[in-house]
Amino acid sequence: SSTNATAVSATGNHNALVGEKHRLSAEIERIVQGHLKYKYEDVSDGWDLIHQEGEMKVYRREVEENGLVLDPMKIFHTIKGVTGHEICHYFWEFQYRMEWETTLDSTKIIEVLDPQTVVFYQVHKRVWPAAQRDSCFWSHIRSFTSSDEDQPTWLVVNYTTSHLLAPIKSPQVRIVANVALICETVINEPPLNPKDIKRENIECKLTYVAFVNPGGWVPSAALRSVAKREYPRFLKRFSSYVLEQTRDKPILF
Ligand code: H13
Repeated sequence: SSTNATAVSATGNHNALVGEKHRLSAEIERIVQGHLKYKYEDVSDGWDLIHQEGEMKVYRREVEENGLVLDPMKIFHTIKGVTGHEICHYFWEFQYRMEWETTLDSTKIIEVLDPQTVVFYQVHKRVWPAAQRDSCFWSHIRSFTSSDEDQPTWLVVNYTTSHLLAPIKSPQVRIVANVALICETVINEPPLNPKDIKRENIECKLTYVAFVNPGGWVPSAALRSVAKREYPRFLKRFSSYVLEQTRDKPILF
C-alpha cells in the first residue's frame, strides 16, 4: 500500500526548471560522472559472486573500516519485456515507492530541486539490525545517448545529503549511501518499422551499485547476511513489479 507516502511537493521552489542550476548541481554532476566511469570497472578482481539467480548476478567486495562493514555491492540483471526508461521511472518516482519497497516504514519528498532531482527523507524498517535507521538523499534521474543509433541509457542516482527539514534525531541512526541504477535497453531482431517493436523484442540490461554505510555499529556477520538476502529480494520484487505495471501499457522508450 502507499498509505505512508506523503508528498510535500515543490514547496515554493519556483526555480525547479529543466536545466536550471541549483546548490547541488555541481555535486550531482560529479557523482553521476563517477558512476558512469565506475560502471565499466570489471568485477573479476576482489569481487565475490555471492548470489546468482537466473539472469541476476550479485557481487560484493568486502570492505571494513574500524570494524564497520562498508561492502560495496554490484548487481547485474537482465529483464525481458521492459525498457531502461520504464525501470528508472518506477525506481525514481515517489508515487510507486511504497508499492515495491519492503524495507521502508515511510518515504517523503522534502524538496524538489528541478524536474529530475528531488530530496527524499525515508524511515527504514528494522531489517537493519539494531537501532531504527533513516536516510536523507537527493535522487536524480537522467537519460543520455552515446550514439544516434542506440537506445538512450537511463540512470537514477541516490546520494546522501543533509537537509534542514531532516535533522538527525538520536537514537535514530542515519544511513549514508551512494546508489546508482543504470539501465540500457536492447532491441532484439528489430522489426523494419520501429512502430512494430513488441515487448518480446526488448530487454533491459541493468547495473545496480550500492555503497552503503549503515551508520552506528552493526555486527559484521549479521549485516553481511542481511545484505546477501535483501539485495536479491529487492531486485526480484522490483523487477516483477515493473513487469506487472507495464505489461498492458504502450512501451515507454
Ligand atoms: O535502492 C533501493 N531503494 C531506494 C529507494 O527507496 C533507496 C536507497 C537508499 C538507501 C539508503 C540511503 C539512501 C538511499 O537507494 C533498494 C534498496 C534495497 C536495500 C536492501 C537492504 C539492504 C540491507 C543491508 C544493508 C547493508 C549495508
